[in-house]
Amino acid sequence: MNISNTICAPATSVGTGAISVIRVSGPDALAVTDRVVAFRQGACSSSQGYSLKFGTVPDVDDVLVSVFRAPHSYTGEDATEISCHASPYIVERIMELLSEAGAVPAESGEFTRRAFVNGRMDLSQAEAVADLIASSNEASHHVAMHQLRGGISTELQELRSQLLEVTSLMELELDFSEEELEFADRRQLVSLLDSCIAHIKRLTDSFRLGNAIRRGVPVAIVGATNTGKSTLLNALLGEERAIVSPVAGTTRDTVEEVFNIDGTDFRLIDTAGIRETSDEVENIGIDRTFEKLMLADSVIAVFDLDSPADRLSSELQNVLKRVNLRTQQLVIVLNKADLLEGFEEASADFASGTVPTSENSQIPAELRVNKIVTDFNNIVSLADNKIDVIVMSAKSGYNLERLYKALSDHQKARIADAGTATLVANARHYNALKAASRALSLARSGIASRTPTDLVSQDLREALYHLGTITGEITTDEVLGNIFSKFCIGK
Ligand SMILES: Nc1nc2c(ncn2[C@@H]2O[C@H](COP(=O)(O)OP(=O)(O)OP(=O)(O)O)[C@@H](O)[C@H]2O)c(=O)[nH]1
Ligand SMILES: [Mg+2]
Repeated sequence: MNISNTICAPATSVGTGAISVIRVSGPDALAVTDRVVAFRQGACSSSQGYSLKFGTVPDVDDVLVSVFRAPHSYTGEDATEISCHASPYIVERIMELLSEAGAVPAESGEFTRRAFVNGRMDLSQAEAVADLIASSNEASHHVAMHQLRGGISTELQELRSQLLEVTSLMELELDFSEEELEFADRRQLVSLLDSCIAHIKRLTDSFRLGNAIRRGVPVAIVGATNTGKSTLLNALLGEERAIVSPVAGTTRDTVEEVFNIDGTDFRLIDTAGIRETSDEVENIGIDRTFEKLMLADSVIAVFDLDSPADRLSSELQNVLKRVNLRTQQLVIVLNKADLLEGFEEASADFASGTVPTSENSQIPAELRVNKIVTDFNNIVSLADNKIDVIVMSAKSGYNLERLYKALSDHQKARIADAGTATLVANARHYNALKAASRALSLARSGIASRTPTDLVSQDLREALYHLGTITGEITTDEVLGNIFSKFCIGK
């Protein structure tokens, strides 16, 4: 990428709002702006940084121009921001005039790329800029802000200095022969490496939550065929997104939709119903169900209250076997409550959505559901009493609110638990941390098993390399191209 030229681009989306901003940055930014805008009081080139100037683009618009002088600008270069009226015509015309005056249209993310190249921010901070723009709720905003302010960078600095300590200890030892190497030194090295590995693990463990916040919490709806999973997805979304039919095996591939509860984004995944079948396509779908179940943060397991109790309890065991209650939330939905005799009266009596739980053993006697719910609660309380059991009707929407609340409460609690800790929310960072950790584990076992020091040093260098790719100390044009091409133009 050439950074010796001057670039320009609209920084606001055209056509909405009253004002548009056009950015100009590069060595000739001030002169180029002066060629396009007539100022009453002195040109940009003779103005100080951080000044605001009124001017006219002849026959086009009256504008306000903010002047920035290198290195005190977003890109670190001389720059201006031209605020004009938000007419697509005006913006296009000013862009044309800027091009005629010597600026070239910026590529996606080029302003931020220049900020990185000019040392205004490291790569993880540059990536945070894109996340900040995309953030749609308090949690994703918080994660992006933390990273932008150097959250990840600080963690990496700590890790690097610990690793440099290891390397310098090792280099000291290179001066000695193998036999002279003190046992105590090895122990110290191993324990230093252990603490680095633990530090990285803390960061990689946070990815599950970080990624959920950034991309939406993955919620898998699973269960036997025909239990009403697709009906439930549609009810949660409030639209007919998935095909519903009385035929078992209707959903054969996963269906995914994002929806929002109370400011939190969820990625809802409807899956193929689990059953024994010889249908090849359906079996592929069922394999995919298990995959989605494993990757989900919350699992909604749907059961048909209208099916025999022994079948229900074997289906429940099947689900409990596959959910990891330490890392995943499980919500059990006992669906089709509307089919039960006495539902109308009971649902009126229990309009508050009272569901029999261990604390609340008051069970509507009219419902056949009693026995099933009690059975479920017994099994569930053995496993983990944090599992929610909700009697529902996906068809009528009965108790849908409780399901929303269960999902949203769980997510809020996770965020509260994480507190102010740094969360890794970017897959590139996660993969680099994993690679660094693998190299450190090799170094650790090398030291423990008295492998020659130069081989161990090589593993350490590799770990440092991977950490360096996160902040961009080590990078390639290809990596940068990849990252910045996903930005919008003008950022
Ligand atoms: N009465 C009643 N019927 C329901 C309810 N939920 C779903 N159904 C019916 O159950 C049948 C199956 O519903 P689906 O939503 O297609 O079930 P599914 O679990 O997605 O089925 P597969 O994709 O085949 O695994 C349909 O006829 C739905 O109308 C409910 O709460 N009450
Ligand atoms: Mg379905």
